[in-house]
Amino acid sequence: MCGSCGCSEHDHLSSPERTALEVKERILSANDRQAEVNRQLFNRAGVLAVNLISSPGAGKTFLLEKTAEWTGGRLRIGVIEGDLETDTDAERLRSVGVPAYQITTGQACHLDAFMVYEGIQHLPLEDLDLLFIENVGNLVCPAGYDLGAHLNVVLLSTTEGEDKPAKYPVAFRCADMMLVTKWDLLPYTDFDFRKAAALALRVNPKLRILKVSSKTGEGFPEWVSSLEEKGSEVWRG
Ligand SMILES: Nc1nc2c(ncn2[C@@H]2O[C@H](COP(=O)(O)OP(=O)(O)OP(=O)(O)O)[C@@H](O)[C@H]2O)c(=O)[nH]1
Ligand SMILES: [Mg+2]
Repeated sequence: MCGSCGCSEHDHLSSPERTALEVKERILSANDRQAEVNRQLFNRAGVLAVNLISSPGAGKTFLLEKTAEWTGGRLRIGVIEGDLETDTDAERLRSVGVPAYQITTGQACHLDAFMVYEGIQHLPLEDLDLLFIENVGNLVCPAGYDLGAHLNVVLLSTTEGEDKPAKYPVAFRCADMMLVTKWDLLPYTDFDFRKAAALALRVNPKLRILKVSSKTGEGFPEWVSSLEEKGSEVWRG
């Protein structure tokens, strides 16, 4: 839990707590200004930026490895990775030929627009079509920070239960798309897709929902075409 994301907010604030809240509001508005700078950089470079949010282990990095495979030769992908510790995920991507920069956030449970700006400096933005930002595994705090991405994608895996959109609504409200990941594991779980979709759509009626398996490739044609569809708005300048 980090100090800046408001994890510890309460209804009845003491004076020091109120000061902390004011500081948080200032941080958020500075973040929004930086997010706008990032967005302009992405637009100028003609790069579609996609922010991935999920709970830990829902399959973000595997999705990126497979997306690189499915788009290989057609779309040039780069990745900014966010984790509290280790550069394991960036290393996984670099090992399959994807330029990746790891941000280790230490105590912070989300990426912010400043961290993404730092990541941009380490990637060949002008040579990319798609920039993925793999946020820190957390369904709560990352949703509060605009990073300047064109597309916010939330992942919900079949192994974590269909109730998550109701329990963590903000991540689903902020998203443009929900990927139901690990679809190949559905027969081994009690995951109720119809219920998950209904809960998610109640929170966000515009949410586009896709079922994907990075293991089998199911759903990847739809996932890749939705990236291309959104990308075409950015790529034509
Ligand atoms: N069967 C199956 N396993 C998957 C799938 N996607 C991910 N996994 C497995 O789930 C585990 C976590 O996957 P990651 O891609 O590392 O998850 P992540 O969201 O990047 O995790 P963090 O970065 O730690 O938050 C790994 O053991 C993956 O092999 C899938 O589609 N099917
Ligand atoms: Mg990961």
